[in-house]
Amino acid sequence: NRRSRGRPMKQRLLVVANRLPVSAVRRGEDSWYLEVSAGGLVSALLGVKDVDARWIGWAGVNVPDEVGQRALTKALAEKRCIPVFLDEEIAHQYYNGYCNNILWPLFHYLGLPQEDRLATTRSFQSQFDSYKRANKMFADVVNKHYQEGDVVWCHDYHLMFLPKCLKEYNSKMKVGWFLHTPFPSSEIHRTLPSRSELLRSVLAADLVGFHTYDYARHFVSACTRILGLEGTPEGVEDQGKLTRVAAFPIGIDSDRFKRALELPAVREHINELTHRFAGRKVMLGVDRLDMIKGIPQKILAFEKFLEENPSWRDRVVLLQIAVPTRTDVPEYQKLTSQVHEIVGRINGRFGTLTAVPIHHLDRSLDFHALCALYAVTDVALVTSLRDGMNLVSYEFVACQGSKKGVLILSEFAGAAQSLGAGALLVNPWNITEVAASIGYALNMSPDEREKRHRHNYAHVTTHTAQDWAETFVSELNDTVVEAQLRTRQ
Ligand code: ADQ
Repeated sequence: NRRSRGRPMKQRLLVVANRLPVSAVRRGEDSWYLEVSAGGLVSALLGVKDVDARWIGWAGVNVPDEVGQRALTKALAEKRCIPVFLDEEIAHQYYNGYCNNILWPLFHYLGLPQEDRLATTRSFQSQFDSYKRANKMFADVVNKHYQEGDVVWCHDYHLMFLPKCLKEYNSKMKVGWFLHTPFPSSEIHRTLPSRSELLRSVLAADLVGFHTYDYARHFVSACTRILGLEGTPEGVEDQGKLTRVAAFPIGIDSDRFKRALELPAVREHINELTHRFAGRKVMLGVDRLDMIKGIPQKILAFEKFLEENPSWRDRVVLLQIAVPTRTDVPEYQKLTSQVHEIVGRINGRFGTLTAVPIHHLDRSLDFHALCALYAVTDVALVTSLRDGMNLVSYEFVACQGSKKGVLILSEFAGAAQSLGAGALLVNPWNITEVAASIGYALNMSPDEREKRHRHNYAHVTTHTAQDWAETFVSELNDTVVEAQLRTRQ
């Protein structure tokens, strides 16, 4: 019964993701400080009509004692969040190990880690066991809070084992799974030792979603070639059971950016930045400091541009804002030093006593500062080596209402499929091509800029995060109804 006293009752949506959209800091034995992160997923789900969303996920902290767990659970309940508690060793093996050391690089075409490829099948296996155990712990919490009629939406590569665990608890549960990263070619996926088990677990879901049609196609190919199942235009079929597979390109909450640009504090910040960089064109990179984002390649391309175009050396500046992530992983530490070294060399080579060509910041910016930066940018440079979608490119476009800046975008980001007609698409590995695109973008006529921007702006403001979430949830409901009708026939 979806109606109560004449008012439509909202359908409950359980959103299950590795991390809750909240950071928790312990203040005392039974007291916690919580900070809600206003990320894209949160605002996307707040906008979904007739849905009452709750979050289930890991709070990102180790809480070994019961008093602490009870207090945190209570505090999180006020934010509509339900925690999953993972012990430190499992969390390490599952999150740092299997998720970030194995699945993340593999799904971005960086291959499996060398040591696992050589001999340590034991360590690979133990990481996979922890991954499954962690997924099972998520399933236990979902199952405990599940009520008939709820929709369960599992997110990302951290939780590929979850759909199977949930369906084992209750085959009637409506389960959707969405991948935020690319799904690689089946030839890449087949190198993974646990390739079949993971595919079968995901197939337990009713609906499986990806950012692009290509990722969906790769997934279906992996199921046909590795599992020998049948791919249909609808998805994948296994002994009469259809798992629907489709593309649901994510978007952003573009109104949130538009509103921010009207705020006096943001306007003031825009004026300061305009004054600070007067006489120079501003180029911008905003990324998590991750190998998939192609930051060294971007900076080397900028160096090549300066090398070949001396007249631009004191007329352009590159602002690269890179939030450090996974700082305890040696590869990421190496990447940070590599980026610092290249930036230092280029600034030494082309800088003057009063100006440097690259400003590199190793930190996160708050939302308003980010909006101001996007607004003053003439050329945004997104050079991901692979990227599920890349929301930075969308955010830049949303903040370019008056400036109509140019977006240089990697053809290996999912966003290339939606913003390709307005952006200058590049192969980030081809530094000569990226350098030439920088020159083209800086010299682009106002007419061409306007035309390209109009295309992208129309897309970003009409394909929002809210539409994405709403489409996925309604498609999941429809898929389940259709499956019920089919089994009755
Ligand atoms: P990410 O890899 O994190 O997301 P992206 O889509 O670009 O990549 O989103 C990054 C978010 O972090 C943006 O909202 C951006 O504003 C913010 N951000 C990045 N650097 C920042 C900085 N220095 N300061 C402040 N904010 C910063 C994963 C996938 C993507 C996919 C998304 C959503 O890897 O491909 O697009 O999920 O599905």
